[in-house]
Amino acid sequence: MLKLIKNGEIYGPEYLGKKDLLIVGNKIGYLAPEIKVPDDFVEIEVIDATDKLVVPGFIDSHVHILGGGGEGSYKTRTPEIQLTDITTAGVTTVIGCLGTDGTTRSMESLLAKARGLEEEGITTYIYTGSYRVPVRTLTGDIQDDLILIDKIIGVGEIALSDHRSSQPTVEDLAKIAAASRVGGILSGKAGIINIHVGDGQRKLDYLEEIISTTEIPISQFLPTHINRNQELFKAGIEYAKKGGFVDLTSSIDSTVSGSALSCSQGLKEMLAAGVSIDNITFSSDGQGSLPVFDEKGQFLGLGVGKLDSLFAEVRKSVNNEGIPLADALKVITSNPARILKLENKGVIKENKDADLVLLKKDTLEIETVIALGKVMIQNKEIKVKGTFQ
Ligand code: FWO
Ligand code: ZN
Repeated sequence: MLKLIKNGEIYGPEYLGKKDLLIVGNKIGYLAPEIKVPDDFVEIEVIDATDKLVVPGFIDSHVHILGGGGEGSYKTRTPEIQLTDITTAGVTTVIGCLGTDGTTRSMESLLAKARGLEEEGITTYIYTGSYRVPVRTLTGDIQDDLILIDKIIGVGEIALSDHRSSQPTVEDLAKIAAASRVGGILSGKAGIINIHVGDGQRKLDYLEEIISTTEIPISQFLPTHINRNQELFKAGIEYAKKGGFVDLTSSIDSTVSGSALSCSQGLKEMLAAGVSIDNITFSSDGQGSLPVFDEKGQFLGLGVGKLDSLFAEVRKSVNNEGIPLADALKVITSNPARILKLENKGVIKENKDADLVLLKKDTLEIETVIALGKVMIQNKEIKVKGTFQ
C-alpha cells in the first residue's frame, strides 16, 4: 500500500530536484524534500533511489499488442506481445492498435488483449479500426465505440499514402475524423485519429485538405511514421509548425528505407527547424511488422517492431544529440498524455497514477519500473511476469 522512494532526482518530466516520493496505493501521494517514516508506523516499503533519476512511466501510443504483420502471407503474422516486453522497456501505458490485417485480427480480441494486460498490471487503451476504411468497430459505429467502450480513445491506425491503404477519399477520412471527434467530445476522451502515413507521394496532403476545408482542428490527428523517409519528414516539419502533432516511430532504422531517420535524429532536426517539442511524440510500433517492399511493391522481407526502441531513442536524444533529458522525456510522457487526454498519466504530480521509472543516473539505463504502485521490475530484475511467462 505504501512505498517510499528516497533520495531520487525527480524529472516530472521537468527537473524537480532531489525529493522523496511517497506512493499511496496506486497513486503518487506526496513529494517533499524529505519524508521521514516514524518507527512505529504501518508497513512501508522503502526504495533507495540514491544516484537514480525518477521519471514518469513511459506512454507508447502505437503498439500492436495482439501482433500484426502478415504482409509476406500467413507465416509472417507477428506474435502477440507479452507483459515483460512492455515493462522491461519502462512502458506503463500502451495504446493498442490493429494494422494491415484487420481480418484475422479483430477488435474483439484487441479489447480482450488490452484487458488482459491491464489484469497483468499495466494501463491500456485501444484505437478502434485498422488500416482499412470503412473502419471496423465493435458497436458498428465509431462514435458509439468511443462513447460506450471505455478503453477506446480514438480511431487508428488508418493508412494513407500507402500501397497497402484502402485508398480512402478525403471525404471518407473527414467523416471518420468527425465521428471520432464527436465521440471523444461526448465521452471526455481525445477522439484522436492515429494516421499511418506510408511512403506514398501524397504524404500529409489528406490531412492538410481536411484541416483547410472543414471545421475539424489539426489537433484531432496524430500522424505516425513521420520519420520513415526524408520527404515525409520535411512535410512533417511544415505540418508541425502549423500546430499539428507528429509521431516518430522508434522501431524505424535505416534498413526500413535508405532515407529513414532515427527518432533521435528526427527530434534534433525538428527542434533545429523550429518545431515546438510539445508537438512531437515517439511511439514504438512494437510487435508490428516492419515490411520492406521494392519500388514495384514486391515484398522483400519484414522485421518486428521492438518496444524497447522507445526509450533507447530518448536515451540517444540525450547522449548523442545533446537534448536535455527533461525535454527528451516529454515525447514519451507528458506529450502523449496531453494529446491523448490521459489525465492521470505522463507526469509526476500528487494524485497522478504511480507509474514511475528509476534510471541509473549516468547511463540512463532502466533499473526499476513501477506501474500503478506495483513494482514490476526492480534493479533490472523482473518481479512480475505475464500469465504464461
Ligand atoms: C509500418 C504495422 C509499416 C502491421 O509501414 O504499419 O508497415 O500491421 O503490423 N508498420 N503494417 C512500419 C514502418 C513504419 C517501418 C505498420 C504493420
Ligand atoms: Zn503503421
